[in-house]
Amino acid sequence: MVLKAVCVLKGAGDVTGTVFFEQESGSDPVKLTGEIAGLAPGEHGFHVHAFGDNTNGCTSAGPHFNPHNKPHAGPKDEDRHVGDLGNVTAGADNVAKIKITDKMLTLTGPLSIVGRTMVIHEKADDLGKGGNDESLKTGNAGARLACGVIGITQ
Ligand SMILES: [Cu+2]
Ligand SMILES: [Zn+2]
Repeated sequence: MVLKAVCVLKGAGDVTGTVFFEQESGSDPVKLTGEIAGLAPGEHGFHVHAFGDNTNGCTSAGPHFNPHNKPHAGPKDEDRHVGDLGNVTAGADNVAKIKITDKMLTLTGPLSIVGRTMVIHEKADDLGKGGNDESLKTGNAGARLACGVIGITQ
């Protein structure tokens, strides 16, 4: 049975987006598709954060989802936060088209991302290579422009 989820991102400003998740089974990679609009052209950090909490806006989503206690890194690195999806790139039309396949995410089991939060950031994620402490925590991706809780869909 194909597992599916969806996330609608909103924030204090003009950034909005919708991301669809699909996984053939619990051991398969997760495919993310969709788009985020209202972004400055260029790269923007894109992560799954730990909590599905929006009580104080995107801040309440907490840090990157990191159940294995690893340093922050890029999506292709073996040692990374589960939530580290790297960057998405907005074009001159201010839209970032999302097409990501990720082997570390799952939509089922105790480490499922369903019920957690996707965040799109102001700046590029340096993928842990920024040479300072913050790089190994957040990738220096800056403010949280928009976010949304990942939910079950049909
Ligand atoms: Cu983030
Ligand atoms: Zn991270």
